[in-house]
Amino acid sequence: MASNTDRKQQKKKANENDIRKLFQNFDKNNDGEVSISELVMGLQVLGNNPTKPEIDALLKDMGVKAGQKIKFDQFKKCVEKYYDSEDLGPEAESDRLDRAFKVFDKNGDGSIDREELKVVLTSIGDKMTNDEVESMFREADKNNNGKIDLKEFKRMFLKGVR
Ligand SMILES: [Ca+2]
Ligand SMILES: [Ca+2]
Ligand SMILES: [Ca+2]
Repeated sequence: MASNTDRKQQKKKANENDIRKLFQNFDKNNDGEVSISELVMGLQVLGNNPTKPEIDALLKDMGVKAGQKIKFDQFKKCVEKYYDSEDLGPEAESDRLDRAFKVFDKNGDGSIDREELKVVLTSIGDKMTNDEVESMFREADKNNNGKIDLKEFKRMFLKGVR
């Protein structure tokens, strides 16, 4: 019985710790659940740019009904399906954040301003309100200069890691 399990483990399944960190990174408001807009943003940070039908399919896959949020168990099952442990390591994550930064930085000037953050966060899923975008922006803009630079961006998304 044990040998069967061992063989499966060698496929380097994402481990529970990494998944939990990822979940915490997705869960921006720390309420213990991932909302649709948190999911969309998290996926964008992972380097994906999901369309509405893709999001709907993903939610269905996770067994999340309309209007519900994603619980850790549902999230975990889904992550295990699509990612292995290498995809979730810190190095891969840093790479992904570099790429995601470019998605947010529409005009390519090396920083994300309010408008750019708003465009991404209000473009898909259950759209974030201006207030939500604003509070996220303020939280991320540590030195308060009206822009989120790459360092601030990474700090925002790696909060659960370090
Ligand atoms: Ca949440
Ligand atoms: Ca910019
Ligand atoms: Ca700043």
